[in-house]
Amino acid sequence: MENKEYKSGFVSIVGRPNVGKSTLLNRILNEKIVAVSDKPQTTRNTIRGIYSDEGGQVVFLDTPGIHEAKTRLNRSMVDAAYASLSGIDLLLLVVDATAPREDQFIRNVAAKAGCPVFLVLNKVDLVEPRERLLAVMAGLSSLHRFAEIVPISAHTGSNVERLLNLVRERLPEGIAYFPDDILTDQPEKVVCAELIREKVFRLTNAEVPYGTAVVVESFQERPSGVIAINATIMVERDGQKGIIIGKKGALLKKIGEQARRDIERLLGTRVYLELYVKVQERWTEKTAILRELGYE
Ligand SMILES: Nc1nc2c(ncn2[C@@H]2O[C@H](COP(=O)(O)OP(=O)(O)OP(=O)(O)O)[C@@H](O)[C@H]2O)c(=O)[nH]1
Ligand SMILES: [Mg+2]
Repeated sequence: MENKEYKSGFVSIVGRPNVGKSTLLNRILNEKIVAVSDKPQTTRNTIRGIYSDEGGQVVFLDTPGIHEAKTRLNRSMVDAAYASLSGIDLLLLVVDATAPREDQFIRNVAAKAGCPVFLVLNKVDLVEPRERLLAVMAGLSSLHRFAEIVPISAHTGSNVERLLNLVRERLPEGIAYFPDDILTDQPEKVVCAELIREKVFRLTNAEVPYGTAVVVESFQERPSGVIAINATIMVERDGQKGIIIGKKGALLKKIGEQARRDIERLLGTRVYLELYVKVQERWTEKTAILRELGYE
């Protein structure tokens, strides 16, 4: 019997904010491990998502969207995205197919990668008619010698399996870098904090999500099997604290309920989640706090 070679490697997912990088990672892993929202700059640090099967292992790096950074936190985010371009086997440069006019950006990022680049045109479910998509693909194809140009919808899952197959074909023969039964190398505590932060991003507006971070303070399995989690939502100002708590605690309750549901699905067990809100002035500019949060 022929033994097919085991392939493995590191694949970065890079692009502008809000193009659907994290949605793509969750879709590939078939599980929500990273935060997704309709607001730009949802992802704050590079998170590894690990896809394993008998044929090999792909270690995906979901990165923050590259943008004009102003605060210290945002600079760290963009630095993290650029840092993810080295030491990888393949780059997935993700572009929003509904707004693909960023020639210089695409050229620059593709040129910085020392590896083959796939141009991934996401959100094709929003592009009609098909001729328009073909025209967009043709327009972008001259920007770099892309190894592949792959139109997908991370949202519906359309063509994502084909993308995954193309990725795996490109990887070298190698070893498993991680155990084959884990989806990420992030501790469960950190994944849970991200799922809570995602709810803050989804349920608040204006500057509030950007001044928010979440820390899981304790994570304990009780004899009954229930996991008890205490987490603190950190904000920069009193006003933001009031907004997050909401009228008679209504918004904090909603954040907690939605986060608990996601965490229960991920952990496959019942969860008891308690949330606190704490003001920590100007934390987005403080190195020590950024380090503690894993953002620097
Ligand atoms: N219609 C449609 N929406 C999508 C698709 N992929 C992602 N989205 C939406 O686009 C928004 C941004 O998705 P994210 O996955 O958070 O984008 P991101 O690139 O990770 O963003 P940052 O982390 O901020 O850089 C969300 O509202 C998603 O639901 C898609 O294929 N089609
Ligand atoms: Mg993201």
